[in-house]
Amino acid sequence: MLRFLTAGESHGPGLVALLEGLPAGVPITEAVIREDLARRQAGYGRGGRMKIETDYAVLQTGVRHGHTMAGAPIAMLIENRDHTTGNGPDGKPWTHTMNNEPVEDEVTPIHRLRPGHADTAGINKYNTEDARDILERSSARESTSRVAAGAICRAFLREFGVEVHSHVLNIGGVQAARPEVIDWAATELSEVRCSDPIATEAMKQAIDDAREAGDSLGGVVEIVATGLPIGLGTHVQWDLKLSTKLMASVGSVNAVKGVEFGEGFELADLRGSLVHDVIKPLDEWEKNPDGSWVQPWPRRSNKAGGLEGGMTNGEPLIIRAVVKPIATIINPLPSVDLTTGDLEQAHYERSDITFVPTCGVIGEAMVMITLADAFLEKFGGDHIDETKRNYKAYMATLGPKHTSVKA
Ligand code: EPS
Repeated sequence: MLRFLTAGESHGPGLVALLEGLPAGVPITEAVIREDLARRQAGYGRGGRMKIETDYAVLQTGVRHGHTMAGAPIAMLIENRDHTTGNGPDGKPWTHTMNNEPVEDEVTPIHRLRPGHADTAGINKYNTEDARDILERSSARESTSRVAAGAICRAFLREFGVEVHSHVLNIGGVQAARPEVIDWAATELSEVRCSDPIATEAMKQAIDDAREAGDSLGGVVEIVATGLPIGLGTHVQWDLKLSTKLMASVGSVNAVKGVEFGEGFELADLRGSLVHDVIKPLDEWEKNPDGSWVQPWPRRSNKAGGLEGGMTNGEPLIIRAVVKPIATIINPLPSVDLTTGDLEQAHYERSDITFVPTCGVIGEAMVMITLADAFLEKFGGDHIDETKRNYKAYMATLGPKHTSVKA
């Protein structure tokens, strides 16, 4: 079982990611993790904070000479540069505002609750009079740790030919065309991580307009995983289904309000005969040069998004997430003071206009962590070579049950 935890506050000294359960021998370097961390920081519509940070995960434990070590948990530390270089409320340094020792000079508490943020439930639940106690941890800054752990899982999944990408389909109502085949390299070059160049420009304009209006924007991201074997996950128990786990992990990303697989909510309007993905007969299956199947049981379509009965079916996994607009708005909504209950404007602190492009990268990380766990559940292994042997042996069993027609 893969276990994963994060720790850290947005303006504290740093963020922590802890990942345990990968087999030994997975190739990993800080430079590889940095690639995903840089992707997370990019995106048109991000605020001033991203100019301050250059997120870099220092591997503290669990990796030796470029490979995961036998059984050792992997701990990573990512510095918050803003903590030591920037100033918080009242112009005081963050080292003061976020000091873990008692401070003599009082820090002005945040009393004006932001609708849409964790502030209101949090101050009640945790009995605090300073919403900073809530917002520091609920900040999307935490997603940095997720992406660092996800990058390690990407390295593991690549050993099995699994690739995970994401792209933006909608920002603020600007809808991108979704081509059948997505040019992932071109998508990475789009400032909003969108594969449609016309929509990219319209999305940037929408972001500029929202900034001008002092507002924020949400949207839709899609995450696609290819190269997955048939049979990850299980149908036997509600909490063990891969669909359950993916919904939970993608749904846990800050600001996500909905998750769908494949054609998702659009399937509601169609008859079954138009929905289910017809299986190709054996004479249409393709073989690799070594005689193995490229993909056993291939389909004519992929409306299910690669999942049936809580298991992968061998088609690409397609997951979409709806991201609500950021709750911190330049022109704040009316709100209420947490001490008096009086009408006030919500608190505003430097923020992004949108972080939809970033959400795709975070979603990838959550999908990769979940898929790596599903791989280990299915194939086990204490060293990557053992996991690979088990994987290969399983793949050789797939195909029509009459052995004479197996690859
Ligand atoms: C965030 C507010 C902004 C964002 C932050 C999420 O931070 P700050 O308050 O320091 O300007 O930039 O996201 C990140 C720091 C990040 O690394 O993604 C919020 O309120 O959730």
